[in-house]
Amino acid sequence: MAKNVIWDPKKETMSRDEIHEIQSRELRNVTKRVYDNVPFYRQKMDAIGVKPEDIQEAEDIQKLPFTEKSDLRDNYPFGLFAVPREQIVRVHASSGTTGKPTVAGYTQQDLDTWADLMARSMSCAGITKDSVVHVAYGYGLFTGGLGAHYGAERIGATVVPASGGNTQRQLMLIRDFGATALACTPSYAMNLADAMEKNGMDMSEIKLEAGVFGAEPWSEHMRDQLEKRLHIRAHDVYGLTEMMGPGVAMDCVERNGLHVWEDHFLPEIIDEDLKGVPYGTEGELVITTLTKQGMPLLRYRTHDISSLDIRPCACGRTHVRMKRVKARTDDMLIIRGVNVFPSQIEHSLLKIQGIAPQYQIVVDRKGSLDTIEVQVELDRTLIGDTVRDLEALSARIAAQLASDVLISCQVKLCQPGSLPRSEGKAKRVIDNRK
Ligand code: DLL
Repeated sequence: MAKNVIWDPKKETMSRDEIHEIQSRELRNVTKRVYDNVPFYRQKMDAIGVKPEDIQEAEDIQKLPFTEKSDLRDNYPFGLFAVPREQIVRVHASSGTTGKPTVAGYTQQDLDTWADLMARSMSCAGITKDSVVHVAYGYGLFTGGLGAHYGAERIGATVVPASGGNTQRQLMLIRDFGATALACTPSYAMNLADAMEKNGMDMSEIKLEAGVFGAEPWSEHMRDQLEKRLHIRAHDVYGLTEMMGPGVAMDCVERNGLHVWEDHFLPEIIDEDLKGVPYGTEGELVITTLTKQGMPLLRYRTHDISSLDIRPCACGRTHVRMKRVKARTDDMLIIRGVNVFPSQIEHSLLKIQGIAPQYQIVVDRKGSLDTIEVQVELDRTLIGDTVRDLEALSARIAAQLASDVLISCQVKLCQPGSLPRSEGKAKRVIDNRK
C-alpha cells in the first residue's frame, strides 16, 4: 500500500469535538459576515425571520436558507461578494451549460486557504516535495489548473504547468521531466493512456506513481483501468468553483470515500424534501463555506449525489468522508419514463470485454418515443473481427444495458479513436430532445 502522507496532522486528525467546536464558531462568524455584508443574504434571512444570533451551534445550520446556482446567476457577476471589490485578488468562473458563467471571487486569505487545502489533498495521493507534478487541468477561469498548481507548489513539489491540450507534447513532457504525479480529469488521463499505447511508448521510461483526478464523475472501474494502464494509484479529488475549486474533498490511501475538509466546509446531505438525512443515506450534497471571505455561501445546493460516512478512517484523519460522486441530480435522463444516469451506463459498459472506455450517449425523440443510442468504441485488439463477432458483441452490450439500466438502447460500435475526445471534462450525453 502507498505511504500515508498527512500534510497537516494537527488539523486533519483533531477530535470530533474539536471539529464541532470549530464548525460552530465559524458558522456563527460566516452567518454574521454575510448578514452584514451581502444584501442578498440579509433579505433571505429576514424573509424567514432568522437573525445571526439564532445561529450558535453547527446544528443550527438547518435554520439557514439554501443558496441555489440560480442565485449566483441572478447576482452576476459580483453581487454575492462579501468584501469590497478591491479586496478581491482573483476571480474564477465555471462555464455552465447555459447562459452566464458562475463567478467566484477570492481574497488573498482565500487563495492562501485554497493552496493549503490543495496541499492537504495532494498529500493524500502521496505527493511530497520530492514529487514532479504534471498539471494538465486547464489553466484560466476554470479552477482546476491554478488550484492544483498552487497546492503542489505549497507542498514544495516541482510543478509542470502544462495545462490542457496538445497530447503529444504532454506525453513528451511527462516522460522527459520525469513526472511522478499527474493531475487532470479522469477522461483526459484515459486519453493520455490511449495515446501512450498508440505511440508504443516504453512504460519503463514513465515514472508516474499517482493521479489526482476529478472535475467529473468517474467510476471504480475507470479507476482500475487508469491504474493498470498508467501504472499509478488513482485518487479522486472533488470540488466546485462556487466553494473554491478542487480540494474541497479528497480520498486517502484507504480510498474509501473522500475526506471533506470540515474545518473549512460544513457538508450536509438532503433528500427531495430538502430535509437532512442520517449518515450513510444518499442524497444531494449541500455545502456551507465556513471560512471564505470573498464569496462565502450558505447551504449551497451542489446537485451532486453522495452520502456521508462518519466512521473512523484507518488513515487517521477524522474529517467526515463523502462517497464518490457518481452523478448529479440534474444529469438524470428520463427515457420513456425511466430514470437513467450516464454513470450507470458507464458502469455497465466497463463490465464488457472488447470495448474501450470511450462512449457517448445520444438521446432523441422519434414521434412521441424517446430513443437512446449508446455509441462505444471498439478495443484496438478487435480490429479485424468478423461482422458476426461484432454483431454478437453489440447484442451482448445491449443485453447488459437492458439488465442494468432497465431500458432498451441501440448500440453503435465505433472505430477506436473515432469518438470526440475532450481535454477537460468529457461530454458524454447529447440530448437532441432539448
Ligand atoms: O470541476 C473543480 C475541480 C477541478 C474539481 C479539478 C476537481 C478537480 P466546476 O467546474 O465548478 O469545478 O464543476 C464542479 O464538477 O459540482 C461536480 O458535479 C463535478 N465534480 C467535480 N469533482 C468531481 C469528482 C470543478 N471528483 C462540478 N467526482 C461538481 C465527480 C465531480 N464529480
